[in-house]
Formats: sequence, structure tokens, C-alpha cells
Amino acid sequence: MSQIDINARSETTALKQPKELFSYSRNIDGTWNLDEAQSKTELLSYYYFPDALLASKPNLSQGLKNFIKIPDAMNVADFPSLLKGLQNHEQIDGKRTKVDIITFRGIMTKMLTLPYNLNNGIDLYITAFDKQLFIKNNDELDEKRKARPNNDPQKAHHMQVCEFAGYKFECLTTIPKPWAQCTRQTIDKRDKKVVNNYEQYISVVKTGIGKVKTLLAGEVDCLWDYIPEDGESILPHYVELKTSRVVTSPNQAIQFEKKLFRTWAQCFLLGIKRIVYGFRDDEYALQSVEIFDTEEVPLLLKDNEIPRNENPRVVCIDALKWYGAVLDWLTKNIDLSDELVSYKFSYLPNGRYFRLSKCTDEENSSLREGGILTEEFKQWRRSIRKD
Ligand code: 0WD
Ligand code: CA
Repeated sequence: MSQIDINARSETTALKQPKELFSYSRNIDGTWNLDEAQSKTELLSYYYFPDALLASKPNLSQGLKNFIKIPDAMNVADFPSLLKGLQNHEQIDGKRTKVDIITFRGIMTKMLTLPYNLNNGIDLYITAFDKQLFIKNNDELDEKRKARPNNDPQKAHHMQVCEFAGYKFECLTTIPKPWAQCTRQTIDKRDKKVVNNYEQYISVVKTGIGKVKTLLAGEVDCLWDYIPEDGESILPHYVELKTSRVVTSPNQAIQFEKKLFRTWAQCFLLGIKRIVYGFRDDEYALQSVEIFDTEEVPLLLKDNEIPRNENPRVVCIDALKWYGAVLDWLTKNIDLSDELVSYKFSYLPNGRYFRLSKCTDEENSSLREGGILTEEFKQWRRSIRKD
């Protein structure tokens, strides 16, 4: 077993410009669509929210009882679809994608924000294959934690409404096609549309920090304006949509700061430039909408003068130095060519270390046989192996 001190920091934070490799999507019936063009035309929507719509203070809880919600256990990061998409991409590209780590953005958001979220545990599985690390969340453990009885039904209900409110906000602020191609009906009846969280669009991006190259798959909410011409990066055109309670007290300001930091990490990792926050009151009525520039968030956090008591000021560059250190450590402490073991990489709440330990043989086999890797992907990579 080996461990990395959570106070580890890399000296530099040389960052690579993220680049989209491909995209795919999840349909309303929960099936995956690996057709990139179709995913972009059918599942990628457009931001459209004229200020005038705020006047009616739309209620973000409206339609909750018709919410088409994917069961939590099914809504986990899905490796088989990502790897199939990657295989398609490599077949078109004619070569293996040269990265060190393949994972989902949500996992890397947890890593990057760790220095300012010390009381959240993180439990990951890591498998080396074809000289690359595949990192997966331990979803079973998360499910068990979530399944603990909640003794406060009022709070449980509030959490449910808040989750719905996020998807409702997406529904109110987006249209399925560019404005000129939408019917009047589609635009005007957005508030009546049945909300679902099955449909999603996923962008797969190549990026990295220091010497470590990463491939990250992450959900993207919508486009700000249009899909650019070939040759120009689509990433700066994407938007992240979020909701939060209106900030009315210093304590809430601290909570919002934490959320904004997490959102910054989420967007930064994929190279998304714009964040749109919808602020709602305690009755879930939408009070205001504010647009943040991802690049400006670190400065906002740095200059924010709020009474923060024991809460440390969030320094994004410090989080990046930790992120650089931990990814570098992983690629150096795991033998990338050992395909006989898998690892657990875990951080206990309020711990001082992130620990790497070997999985049991059973866990290793299950990760290599469907848990992370698929037979089809392994065969594909073996078929193009040079040695
Ligand atoms: O615990 C789950 N059910 C999770 C599911 C956790 C993390 C991811 N996912 C799924 C997503 O549905 C997607 O298919 O993995 C895929 C890739 O996601 P990602 O981009 O790596 O995930 P992340 O950055 O953590 O979150 C993106 C979105 C969220 O948007 P907001 O605006 O809330 O950050 O994934 C959804 C959500 O729409 N999502 C969740 N939905 C339900 N329960 C959860 C969750 N715990 N976490 C993320
Ligand atoms: Ca969102």
C-alpha cells in the first residue's frame, strides 16, 4: 500500500488546451447513441432565455409529479458506452488515442476540489490496461451511503425538489434547435414540457496537466450560440447551467462560494467558458439569472470579501497544483504495464492521505471483465498493438 499526502503540490501547473475528440448521447429510453452527428443535432440544445421571462418568476418546482427520472442506480458513469465511442473514434482516426488516464469528468472534479472539500470521502477503482489508467467511481459504495435512512422527510422532499429544479431550469432556458429553426410552439411552450433526466449529451475531451494527458467524458448542458465550422473548437461554445438559492446571508455567501468553486472545476476540466446560474427563492421561484465567465471565477473567489470564519479562502491555483501532483503520483506509482492487478484509491473524510491499495483478485477480474473494461474494447486495442 502507498499513499500521497493531501498537502502535496506540484511546482508548476502547465495546462493543456482541452480539445474535443468526439461526443455521444443518452436517449429518452436510456439507450446510448454513439452517432456523433445525431447526438449534436438531436441531444445538444441551445441557450435561450430572454430577460423578459424573469418577470413572471417561473416556479422551478412546477411539473415535479410528471418528472421522468432515471433510477439513481442506472444513472452512473457508463464505461461500456464511453469505450465503444472511443473505439469508433480510434477507428476513424486510424490510431490509439495517446493519453495516460481515461475517466469521467465528475471523478476529476472530486480530485481537483479535494483541498477545499476535506470532509467528503472519495472511493475510486483504477485498472491499468494497454499502458493507460482507467478510473471509475465506486458507485456501489456511494449508493450504500445515499441509501442511509433520512429521518427528516421535509429535508428529503426539499432535496428532491432541488434536483428537479435543476432540470426544470435547463428546460426553461434551452430550445432544441437554433432559434430560427424552432416553431413558435416549441419556444412558447417550454414551461409545459415534461422534464426528464434520461436525455443527455456527453463531450469527450483530451486535456492534461503537467506531463499527464487525460481523456475526460463529461455531460454538457447546451450551446451558447452555434456549432462552429470544422477546425474551430466547439468547447468555448458550450454552457454549464446551474441553480442555487438566492444569496441573502454571509453563511449563504460561503455556501455559494463553495458551489461556484465546484462549478469552476467542472467547467475548467472540459474547457467550458460560460456558466449560467439561476437563483431561486425558498418557494423555488426563479428570481434572477447570472452569467459567469469560467476564467473569471478564480479572481472572484480570490477577491471576495465575506466574513468566512474558519472557512479558508478558495485558491483555484492551489487546487490545480494538488491536482497536478496527484495525477503525476498515480502515473508514477502504478505499473502501467501490469495487467494482473487493479487498485482502490481512497480518501477518508478529513483524512491526511489518499491511499492506493490492491484490489482482491475477484474485484480485479470483475473490473477487467465488464466493470470498467469490455471484451470488445480489449480486443480492439490488442488488434492494433504494435509489440
Ligand atoms: O451519482 C450519479 N448518479 C452520477 C452520475 C454521478 C456522476 C455522473 N453521473 C453520470 C451522468 O449522468 C453522466 O452520464 O455520469 C456521466 C458523466 O457525468 P460527469 O459529467 O462526469 O458528471 P458530473 O460532472 O459529476 O455531473 C454532470 C451531471 C450533473 O449536472 P450538474 O449541473 O448537477 O452538475 O451529471 C448529473 C447531473 O445532471 N449527475 C447526477 N445526477 C443524479 N445524481 C449526480 C447525482 N448524484 N451527479 C451528477
Ligand atoms: Ca448543469
